[in-house]
Amino acid sequence: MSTRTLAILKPDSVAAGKAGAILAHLEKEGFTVLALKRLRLSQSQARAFYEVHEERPFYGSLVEFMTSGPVIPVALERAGDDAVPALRKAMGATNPEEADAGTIRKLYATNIERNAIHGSDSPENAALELGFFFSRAELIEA
Ligand code: FUP
Repeated sequence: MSTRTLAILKPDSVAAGKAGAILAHLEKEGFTVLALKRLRLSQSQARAFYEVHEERPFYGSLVEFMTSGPVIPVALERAGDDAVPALRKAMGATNPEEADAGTIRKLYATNIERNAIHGSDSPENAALELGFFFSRAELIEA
């Protein structure tokens, strides 16, 4: 069996030309890129995506950052039952200063906000977030 999760290459890593390096890193970690697209989030899309953080002090700044340039949502698949935790491990801690050596955020993030990549934090959220960016037809294995 295999499982799926959603990553977003954030405006900082896309603008820095690190999208290819991060995708290569994910492939080395055993992920297959099932689908991807490049788009600029609108204010209302970014606000909706981060709705759970609405009451947090960093919400406004986070929405501003996530709409500041193009992002690349990526639907990822991995053999086994642990795509979600495997992506979180490959990403490293939210704050790159606390991220383990060799993780994507340690390698490519600038700070806790400009932290290169998003990854779903549970299988339930992975399903919701995959559906936020990709249609069912786009997620059918070619
Ligand atoms: P993560 O799941 O690791 O992306 O982290 P969270 O869900 O806790 O936070 C979502 C995003 O909010 C982070 F990627 C960056 C931003 N954030 C801040 O800007 N400041 C903070 O103190 C915490 C999170």
